[in-house]
Amino acid sequence: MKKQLDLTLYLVLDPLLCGGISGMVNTTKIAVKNGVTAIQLRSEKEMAGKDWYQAALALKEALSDTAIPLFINDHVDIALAVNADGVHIGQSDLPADITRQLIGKDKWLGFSVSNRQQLDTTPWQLVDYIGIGPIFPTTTKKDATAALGTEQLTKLVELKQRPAVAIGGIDENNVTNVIQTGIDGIAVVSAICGQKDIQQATLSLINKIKQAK
Ligand code: TZP
Ligand code: MG
Repeated sequence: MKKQLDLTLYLVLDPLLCGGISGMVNTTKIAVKNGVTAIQLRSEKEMAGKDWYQAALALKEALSDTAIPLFINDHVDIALAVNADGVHIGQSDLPADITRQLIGKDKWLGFSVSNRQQLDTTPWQLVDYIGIGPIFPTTTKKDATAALGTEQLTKLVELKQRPAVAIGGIDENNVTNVIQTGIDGIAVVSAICGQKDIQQATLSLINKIKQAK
């Protein structure tokens, strides 16, 4: 059964920031109990296929008796290998039509957009949601383009044809402004991954999202 797509609070796990596989599994379990609605495995650093596979398998297992979908960043083969719920691709990855052919209709497909031109050329009929960012400066993604800010984000939100999640430098101090643009949800790495108190970090974000909606 296809898990529901809810972008309200989307946690992107990076093994380096999240303490490897055990740190990611631990973070996932706490975050999911406290309101995270989607999980993605992403690695900023090159990672061997076998490490991708082991990490993805561990997260799939951690989410097995929950309603929370697991997305794999870039790697269609890993998503298929562990039967993840979806794949997230960017502008330089495997094209969306090929990705869709490989994953079929039963997996979600997310697509990254960083500016107006990319939004205008988004293959809407192929993708289930878009990620828009970076909204603010971030050190998590080394090749991130210039921060959009919330004014630009508001314009892109008006033009989108699928649900969208905002990403990049979002934390408990700016989440309210981001949600007020009308976006469906936010995606974070460092605002949860590597935080001393994962439960408190998650609750703080989810409460602010609920208040702002
Ligand atoms: N795409 C755009 S910004 C970003 C990604 C994957 C990194 C977001 O990380 P953080 O720590 O939430 O700023
Ligand atoms: Mg990518």
